[in-house]
Amino acid sequence: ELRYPARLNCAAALLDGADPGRPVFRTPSGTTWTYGELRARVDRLAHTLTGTLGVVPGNRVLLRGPTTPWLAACWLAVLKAGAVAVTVLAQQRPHELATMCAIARVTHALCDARSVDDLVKAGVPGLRITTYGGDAPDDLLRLPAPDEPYEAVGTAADDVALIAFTSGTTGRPKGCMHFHRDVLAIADTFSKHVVKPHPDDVFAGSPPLGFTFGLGGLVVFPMRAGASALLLEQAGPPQLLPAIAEHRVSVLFTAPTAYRAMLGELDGPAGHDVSSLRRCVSAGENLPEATWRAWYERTGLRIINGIGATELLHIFISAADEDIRPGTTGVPVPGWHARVQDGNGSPVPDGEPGLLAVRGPVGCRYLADPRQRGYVRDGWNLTGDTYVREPDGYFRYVARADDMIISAGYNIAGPEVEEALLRHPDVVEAAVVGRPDEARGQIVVAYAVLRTGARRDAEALRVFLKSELAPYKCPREIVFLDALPRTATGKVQRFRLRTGDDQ
Ligand code: 3SK
Repeated sequence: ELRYPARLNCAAALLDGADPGRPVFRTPSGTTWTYGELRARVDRLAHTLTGTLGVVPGNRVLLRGPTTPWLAACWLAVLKAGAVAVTVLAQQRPHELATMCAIARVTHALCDARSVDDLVKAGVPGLRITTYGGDAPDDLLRLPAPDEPYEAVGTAADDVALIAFTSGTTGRPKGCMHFHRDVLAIADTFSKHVVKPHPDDVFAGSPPLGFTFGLGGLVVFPMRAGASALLLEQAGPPQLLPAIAEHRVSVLFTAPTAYRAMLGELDGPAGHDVSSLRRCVSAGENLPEATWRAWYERTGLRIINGIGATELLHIFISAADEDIRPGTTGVPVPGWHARVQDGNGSPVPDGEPGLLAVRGPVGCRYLADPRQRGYVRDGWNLTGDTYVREPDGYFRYVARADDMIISAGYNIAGPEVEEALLRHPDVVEAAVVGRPDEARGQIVVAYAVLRTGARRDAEALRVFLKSELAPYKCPREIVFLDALPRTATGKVQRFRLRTGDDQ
């Protein structure tokens, strides 16, 4: 069981746990910050926040910018000063920013000078915006502040440390409140027992810090282990592969599509050395078994597949090392419990699909949102995923609960059809949805992105699928796209495909 002191400031705990001379953040341009340098910069920022900017404990401070050491330092400074970090994504547009500021009652914003325009356009009444990294004299990093240690505000372990927004696929964004102890709990459960980092590890990855997948994988987990992270502003497969080789990255956090895209590049003319990698984590979406196997065959590395949620901060089902079983997500991470239940909350037998319910050290706490009642029932968090628990205790993903297709009385899991499409050598991405149909209720429609240069031959793909799937699961329609529509955190927006809004 996890035990934390009643008074806990997680930023102070992360900053004080490591040798000050060890590296913490690196950038591709060759900058390296040590833990000692980071602590000094965080302390200076915390003085500026509470001095010149007038931030008081409990104030909500919006953070926005590309993934840089300064963004991480601002996040730590906000928490160290007892305020609440509201980290948003660079892709979020003015009206979305305005909504989030209103929901979270944000009073201050620290914004990378390059990302400030949309925040200004959001026109949030009373919001005090301070930029960093620019050349204006009132830039956060130039404001006067004492160069002396800042004593962390003595927050309670269950004071709110951060509010993370989940855009969902539709509807008004929901702000999820997480406590200081939750931040350490994700490191002391998933990272400690599954990633098992050591101080020499170099973490890197693609999720931004405004997505808790990235916040954990690139800031909290490396710092809790006294390790370092390479922070990349551009972190698509074309940037990730050379960065892994150059900086000897050992722990990688990215999404299934990036693993697939990197596979395409690994054997390309440039060639890439990924021999430094020892852990590869995949989350954000279900990892197709075909991608797991292809990565393993090419690199010898067993991808750690995980399911996480903004509501629960990070990953709660996964598996480590030899316990990893391709095609499944794994077992509840130590400290977490999971079960599969029906719509009334009764457990369903092993082997049968039902709704995933989890509970553990972190729980869903929506900020002033009645949807809380739908997410948490009888102490269990309902993630909205359909899963099967195998008789040996492994959890196998079936679909998002609202992505199940019912066609002519058959229940069809879109991801199973997607897996079949991805077994075709020309298909690099696939999404399968149900489209309303008078005769059948729904028909199966497949969207596919092909590798560059491949011919868009729907008939050939249909013949291939017939050899892979029962006839009732085969798509009635196949649509080729240049790219799938995705949320800012990289999740496929199937609702847009269902309504034909695929651009
Ligand atoms: O939303 C997700 O898929 C996720 C995955 C891993 C860690 C955190 C999150 C929010």
